[in-house]
Amino acid sequence: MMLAAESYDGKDERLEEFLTEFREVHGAPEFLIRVPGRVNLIGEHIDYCGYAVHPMAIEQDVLVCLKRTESGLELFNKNDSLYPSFKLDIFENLEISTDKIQWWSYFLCGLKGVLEEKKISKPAGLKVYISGRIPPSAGLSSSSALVVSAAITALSGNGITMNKTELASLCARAERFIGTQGGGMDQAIEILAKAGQAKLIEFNPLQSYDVQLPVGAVFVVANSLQEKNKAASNEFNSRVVECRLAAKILAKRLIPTNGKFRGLRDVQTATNQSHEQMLEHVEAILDKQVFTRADVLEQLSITDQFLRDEILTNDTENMENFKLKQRARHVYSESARVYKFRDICHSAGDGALRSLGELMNFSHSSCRDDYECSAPSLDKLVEASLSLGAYGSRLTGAGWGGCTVSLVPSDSVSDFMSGLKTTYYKGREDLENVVFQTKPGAGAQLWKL
Ligand code: ADP
Ligand code: NG1
Repeated sequence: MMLAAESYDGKDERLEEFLTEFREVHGAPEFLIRVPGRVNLIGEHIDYCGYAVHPMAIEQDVLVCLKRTESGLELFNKNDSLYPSFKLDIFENLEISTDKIQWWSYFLCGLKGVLEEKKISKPAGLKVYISGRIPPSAGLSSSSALVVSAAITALSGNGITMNKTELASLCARAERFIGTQGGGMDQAIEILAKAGQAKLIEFNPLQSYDVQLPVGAVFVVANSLQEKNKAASNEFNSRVVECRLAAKILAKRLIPTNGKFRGLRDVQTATNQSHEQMLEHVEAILDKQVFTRADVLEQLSITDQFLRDEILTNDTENMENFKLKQRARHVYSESARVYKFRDICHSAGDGALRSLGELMNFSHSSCRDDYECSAPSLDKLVEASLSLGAYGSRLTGAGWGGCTVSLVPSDSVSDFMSGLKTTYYKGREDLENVVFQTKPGAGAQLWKL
């Protein structure tokens, strides 16, 4: 389906206010774009291994409006004390530094992705105004919303349309200009989401399936208030490379002609084994608590140079220890949980909510113990949520801080939220965008003004 521009009816007060702010300073805008954040219900850190995930779009979003100019690029942010304005006189051959990442680096990723893909050598000049209300660095994908909104800015500003699935894959590739080797979950759900539906999203090729959540499934997002900017440390990429190494060692042992297997899913597909069988192979083959760099070189019969050049990333090139068993165990078990979660939603039988909650709890323990992407604050929030009656609770997004998502009985949502306010958030005011109930929202929208 193409990302088509809708006609704008001017009835939404918030959108009108935003456009008025632009008009007062820069004159009439030509396009308006809205891109939501997302919450991942289950399936953490497995998209970059090729496995399906289960997110939904949320209400919090990024708004962008723009007009075309003679040349150059000007970015203005509503929150200009935190996100100062940015200007480029020459808006071609965009370079994105991975050393000094700024808020506008993400916007440039989306622009560069489209300009390169569509081979636009003389882009239209653009004046762009941006306002975001997705809590940043909280696992709700504010950065991807910025990348996606920038890609749609580049498309609309240059008079190009694109298929939504193609755009989602392009945005996933484009966000990697920032240096983190993420999967494609965030960009896909932020573009493809449909109001009222969660999605099962599969990769290679990218496909998404609507999933109706069972009646009474209420999800509450709670921010641990510990920010985690994943591009500012190498924790994210270190997990990516541990998964690559685990896949290569498993492939070497399980597939005689082991060719170019990059992901843990590739190995499962090539061996045609169940998730349970893959978990048995993990225990038998990846049989050390920690693999040293020397162990990895020996297992794969490769040189250190090859490891550095072909497998590690710039920010992980000096890693000495790799927890391959634990990471692969998380990935295979989490992937199995994603499909169970989807099946329970489809059958929506008695006890469905309790079973979904159990899967979420197992997911959290696996993230905490095997993937080590939780944080004390998140564990505390999960415990508080469970003791307040949630069916299940888990970290969502990359982790190491950020938000939890909890499945809460529909008749006790307000007690649950006030319980968190008096326990975890004791004494804090203004929790409106910190703890909130959420339902599946719509994906990216574009209006021609
Ligand atoms: P997330 O999980 O939210 O994607 P990241 O740490 O990957 O977290 O990205 C957060 C970064 O995205 C911020 O540091 C900032 O650079 C950028 N960002 C998020 N929201 C906005 C906004 N409203 N305006 C400008 N930049 C934003
Ligand atoms: P967030 O929560 O937006 O940092 C990141 C990756 C996802 C996925 C999750 C973990 C990016 C842009 N996003 O999401 O692809 O791997 O972590 O499940 O890298």
